[in-house]
Amino acid sequence: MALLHILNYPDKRLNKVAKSVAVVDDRIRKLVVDMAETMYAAPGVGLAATQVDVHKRVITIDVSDAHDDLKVFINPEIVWVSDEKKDWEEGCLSVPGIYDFVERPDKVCVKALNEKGETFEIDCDGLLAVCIQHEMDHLNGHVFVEYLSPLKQTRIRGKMKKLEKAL
Ligand code: K1U
Ligand code: ZN
Repeated sequence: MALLHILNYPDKRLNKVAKSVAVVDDRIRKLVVDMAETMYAAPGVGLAATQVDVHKRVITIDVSDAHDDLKVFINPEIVWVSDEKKDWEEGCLSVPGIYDFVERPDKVCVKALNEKGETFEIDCDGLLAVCIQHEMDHLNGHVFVEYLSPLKQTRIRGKMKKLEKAL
């Protein structure tokens, strides 16, 4: 197991579009283990491979209180979204200390491969629905602050510059 370095916004590598996983092999399974360890340690409820500078379509999520319900999504695809939308306060491990509201579909159905390479479908609502959409944005090179006003984005970039200097 290994803790991976999480890229900070506005690092350009966060804007790369991740490639599909051709075969779910031991290298991908090792990536999943390391991503899960990194996500739990952060702590966070989700992590996309893009955030650890690996540009493959892999996501880990655990929204359980006991941190005992790890969900792995490889090559995730949204197959259905609800018409109803909801505002949810989001955070991001790549934008530490910044939380703001984003409107997204309230419910989604996602198809993906698990770490055994088997296809599954899952109906998501609540935080799981928000988190899977947030993580799929990462795989497509997008960070949640892009949904915020230009003024807020400028302020966040300023805060991140200060944070980088302090490190
Ligand atoms: O993608 C990420 O950076 C992870 C992000 C996921 C997320 C959270 C909330 C709404 C949308 C997406 C996080 O995990 S931020 C940290 C966080 O939410 C949290 C941290 C500790 C305990 C509980 C939640
Ligand atoms: Zn994020």
